[in-house]
Amino acid sequence: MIQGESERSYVMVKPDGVQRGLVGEIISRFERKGFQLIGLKLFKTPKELAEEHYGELKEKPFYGKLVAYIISGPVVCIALEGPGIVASARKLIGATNPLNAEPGTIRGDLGIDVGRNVVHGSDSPENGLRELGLWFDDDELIQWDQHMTPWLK
Ligand code: 3AN
Repeated sequence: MIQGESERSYVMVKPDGVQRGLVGEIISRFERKGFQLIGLKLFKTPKELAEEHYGELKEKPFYGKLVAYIISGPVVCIALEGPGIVASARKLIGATNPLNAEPGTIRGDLGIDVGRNVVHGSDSPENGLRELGLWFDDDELIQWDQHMTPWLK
């Protein structure tokens, strides 16, 4: 029996992660943990979408560079569902600066640069829903029950 209320999170392999061939590795960590995939696509980000996604950081000195980086190459958009997924995904991802991220986390194992930190994960359940709405159309999110669907008959 899985405990807790289900949440949704928007996780994204950023352009550096795609360029470095880390897509499978990153998706695999969430799959192995047990979270359910409900959406997945390779995507070239329009500038307006990157600006909206990072709207809260508009006043930061690195905002322009951040937007330029996110649109510099394809990203992989990942929609995940599961109980407590938002906080748990943040733990799997690790601290914003990969140099401070614990070994065993994605950023701790795979990055060294705060401006190229491989992966994004929503920071609250509210932002999870907001970001999924920005990056996915409704019909791109698949409702299915991983635990009830027999995969071998
Ligand atoms: P997180 O992605 O861990 O939630 P935020 O929301 O503070 O961290 O930052 C969003 C993104 O902005 C980060 N993933 C990173 O790409 C970029 N960023 C954050 N701090 C810096 C910084 N000092 N210099 C360059 N880029 C940064």
